[in-house]
Amino acid sequence: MSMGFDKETFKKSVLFNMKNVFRKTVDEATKEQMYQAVAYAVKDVIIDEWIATHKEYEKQDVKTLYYLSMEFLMGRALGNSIISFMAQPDVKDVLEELGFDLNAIEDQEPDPALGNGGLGRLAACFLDSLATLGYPAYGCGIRYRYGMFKQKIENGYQVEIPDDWLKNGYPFEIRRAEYATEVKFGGYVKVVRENGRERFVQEGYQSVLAVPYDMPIIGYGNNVVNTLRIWDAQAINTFSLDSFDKGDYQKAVEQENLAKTIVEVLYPNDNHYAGKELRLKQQYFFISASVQRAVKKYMENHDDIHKFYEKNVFQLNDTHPTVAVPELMRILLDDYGLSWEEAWEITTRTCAYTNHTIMSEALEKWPIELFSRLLPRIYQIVEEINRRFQLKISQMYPGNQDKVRKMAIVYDGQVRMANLAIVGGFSVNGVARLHTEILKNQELKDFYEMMPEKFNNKTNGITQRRFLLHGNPLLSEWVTKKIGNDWITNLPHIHRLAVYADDPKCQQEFMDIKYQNKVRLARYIKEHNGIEVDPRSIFDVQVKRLHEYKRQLMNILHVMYLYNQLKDNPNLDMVPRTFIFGAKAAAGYRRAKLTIKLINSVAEVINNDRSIGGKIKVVFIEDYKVSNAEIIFAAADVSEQISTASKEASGTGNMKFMLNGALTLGTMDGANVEIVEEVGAENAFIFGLSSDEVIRYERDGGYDPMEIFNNNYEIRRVLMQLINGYYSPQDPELFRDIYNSLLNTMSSDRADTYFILKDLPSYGEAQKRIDQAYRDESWWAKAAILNVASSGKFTSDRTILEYVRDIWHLEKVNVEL
Ligand code: F58
Repeated sequence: MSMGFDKETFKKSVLFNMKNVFRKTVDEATKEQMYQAVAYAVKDVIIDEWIATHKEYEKQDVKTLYYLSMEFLMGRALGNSIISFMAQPDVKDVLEELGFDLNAIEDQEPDPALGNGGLGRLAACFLDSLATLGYPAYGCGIRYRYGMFKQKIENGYQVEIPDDWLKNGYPFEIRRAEYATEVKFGGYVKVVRENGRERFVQEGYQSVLAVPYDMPIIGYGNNVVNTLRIWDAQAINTFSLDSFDKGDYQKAVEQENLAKTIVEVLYPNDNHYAGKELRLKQQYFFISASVQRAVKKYMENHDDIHKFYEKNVFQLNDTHPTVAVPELMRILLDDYGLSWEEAWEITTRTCAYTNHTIMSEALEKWPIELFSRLLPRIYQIVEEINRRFQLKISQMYPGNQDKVRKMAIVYDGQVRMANLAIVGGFSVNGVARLHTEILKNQELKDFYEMMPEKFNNKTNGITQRRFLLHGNPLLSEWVTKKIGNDWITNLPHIHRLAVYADDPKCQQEFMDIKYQNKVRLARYIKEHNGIEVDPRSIFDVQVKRLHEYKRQLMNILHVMYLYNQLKDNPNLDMVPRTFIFGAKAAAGYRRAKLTIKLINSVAEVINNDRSIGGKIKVVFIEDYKVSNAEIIFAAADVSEQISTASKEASGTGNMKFMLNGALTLGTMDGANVEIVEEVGAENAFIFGLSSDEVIRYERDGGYDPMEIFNNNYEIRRVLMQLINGYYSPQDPELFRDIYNSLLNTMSSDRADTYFILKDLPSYGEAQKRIDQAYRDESWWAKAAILNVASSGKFTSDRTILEYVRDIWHLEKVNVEL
């Protein structure tokens, strides 16, 4: 047992909190109240470590990482916290003594869903690893009033329900009013002369008060508790009759509204940029507050601002936090009176940028008009950064206007945030080897040629503490029994499992565990979706955000094809398969939402067709989120990672499946490439175009899907079923847009932008190989165990160590109690 945990004290603390918070004894308490009381008791356990950690940081005057991110997709805290101070069996006992079941109590916690998908979840895994490795770090983000919407499926359609995660209060957070910070918007910049120097002051602005809430990030078994700091907005002076009298009434109301709207909601777009003014306000809001606070904190115990970068590093999680560059410049220039050169030196040695996508529709570009109106001083600084950078381009490439056109930060009436992030920092990294290569050789080629020293790769990772230790207790105990428990903080050690891969008894044990996890998922599906599935069938799973490039459509088209085969021949020899989907579509993404409807319509027909003897089932799991993800990964046999090659920067779900012993069915895209390298191509099912092929087709204007339609009867039959009412008898036109997207012509986009029809035959072949392979249970068990054993590289601990070594240069801290 580590940390200040003691079973009896803990029990008393639960009883005490129950009484103090709810005025109740345990026997009268609801499960929700019990969850709250337990959560407060957990906070009691870690609070001394939390304080001690920050004391130690101060004492050692450590360099601190600020991980700046619009999103932190944390998932539930309770179970994970208990695991981190290694007290799970004791807490379970205590709750049983009090008449409650720990799992049921954990289920009471809302998933804090302050993120969309991969990018937000990566930030959460990184915080877990940073604390576990003992590195001084803050996550800085926004305390959205409403997180990622909850998804309901009604009549096969996605319906979005607001995620009111704070409605019962959130026991783990602490409001830190003493660090409240003013953030200014709009107005104009006035130049004042002060002893021979120009000073710039913003006037006529509106402002909001940023108020931080801190959440503990508990390291595994090491007494370290770091902080996730998320900012809430408050009106600076709630309006009063006073201001009414002064005629400031209008402004007071506006400021009140600004505060209310700014943190109201997380934008639910994944890999798509929607240039909304409020979004830019959100960005500047949390960045200005975080950067101001970081500078203030530094100056509390240092006297030379010039050395700021020696003790602070800002990692920009994609371009959304890029206003940190001009904001730090502003503070250094305007508040500390530094020269441009001094300020630029400090800023560019502090900031580093991570790119998460090459999808052009995700690139952030703000119209100058909007940007300069909202952030007048920041815009001036951006213009000056741009002016100097363009000068540098012309010096390096005299007369080369093309270079200016491609690399300028302000161009064609827009501020290009990626260019600003690259120029304003010392590091640019991609998130998987292939992705970084594509950045260097295609998307960011000109920047790479100009400043190759900035570019580096950091292949993503995931935390095994949540996605194996917490999410899959059966497998996790089995692994520990075989090889000891140091995989928990040293995942590469899991390779010691490889020697058991050939052992028939171990294979049997492994398959039994997989089966029990499938039973657990089947129970969840029955309870939440009312569908009966057979845990003896192959669980073939695709869970991730819904996006055309991720090709959920290819998956369901293949299901339609299989169903046709079965209808032709009900005795078709195939291993029963359950196709499981889970995905949220961005609320405004029509084609993605229609794909959800298609999946559900296909499910409706197939699941109710008794003639196929239950050989195929299709399930769409409602409201895919971190908490049910843990259950889903544990139960998967097949992991669908089928993005169009070159489009998925990394993927991280692919790693979670592998860790839980699912076999990858995938393209050579993102981190799949490295997964296959680790486990061996013979233990995965790879298909489809390579990224080079895709890029070549794109350069040459695409390919002709009509040729496939003309020559492949089975594909033609499936496509016709999209427009002949086979799956939508009431409305045969329903899926025409999907049909058109693949073949036509009538729309302005290239037909089949994501090469679905092109890859469908080889995808079908790979699926056939899976059907054959699964019949050899011993082969399958061996391959699955080897997947677990080969997952060591994909821990976020490794990723963080690489960031520390190459970019952040932090020192490990020991916290003794
Ligand atoms: C994801 N990006 C990548 N963006 O798609 C995925 O390949 C990668 O593994 C992951 O990042 C982590 O590196 C992603 O999730 C977003 O959700 C943005 C949210 C804000 C708007 C733009 C997209």
